[in-house]
Amino acid sequence: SKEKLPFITFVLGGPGSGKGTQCAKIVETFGYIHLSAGDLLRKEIASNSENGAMILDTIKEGKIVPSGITVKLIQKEIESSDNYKFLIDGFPRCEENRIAFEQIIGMEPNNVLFFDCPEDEMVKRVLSRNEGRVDDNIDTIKKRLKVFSALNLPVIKHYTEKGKVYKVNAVGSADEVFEQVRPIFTEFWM
Ligand code: UP5
Ligand code: MG
Repeated sequence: SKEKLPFITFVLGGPGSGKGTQCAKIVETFGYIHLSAGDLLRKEIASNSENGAMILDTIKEGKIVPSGITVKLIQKEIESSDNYKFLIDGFPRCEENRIAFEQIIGMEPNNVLFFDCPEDEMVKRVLSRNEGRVDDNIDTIKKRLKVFSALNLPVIKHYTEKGKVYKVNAVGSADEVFEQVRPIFTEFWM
């Protein structure tokens, strides 16, 4: 059984805002487990699971995979970990995701990190990534940006009203951005 309740930070921001890059730095500095919802879904596709084809189609369209699938993948990772500090990157993407998480996991996040980035900068970063992601093309990026504004910003608004959001300016080098992130995490552990 677990000795400590989970301490959960949701890491949000548009496509290419630097969530994954900053999570790697937080892991190095503060000893968290990094759970990227997108990476968990891409692993499902690669493992030929029963939902793989549907998940692939959804990601190609920049749409949101049904909450039950994503929450179960996250839950499995939390329950099988010895650590208790988690960064959940790129989730929840809509109010329905958020409500499903809070019901199934039975808790709200302790806090939320929001990487605020202009759209032109996000497009530039995603297009120059070159890792062969099926959604890193201009058509899908435009769809991802629309879904982000319409469905993810309301989640950020919800948690802002609860006083849980730490907003970070995502422009600048990865190291410069991390110098805004570091004091936030230092504060959590003081
Ligand atoms: N880079 C990073 N920081 C930089 C900086 N400060 N200056 C210059 N360059 C910087 O960074 C993107 C690129 O920019 C990289 O090349 C990096 O080196 C460079 P990254 O850290 O990867 O940004 P990130 O915000 O993680 O971008 P990502 O593309 O992963 O964000 P998305 O939110 O679009 O992708 P995700 O993998 O979370 O989701 C993909 C799809 O999966 C979704 O569109 C959706 O279809 C599906 N999905 C769900 O359905 N449900 C979920 O819960 C999660 C995903
Ligand atoms: Mg990412």
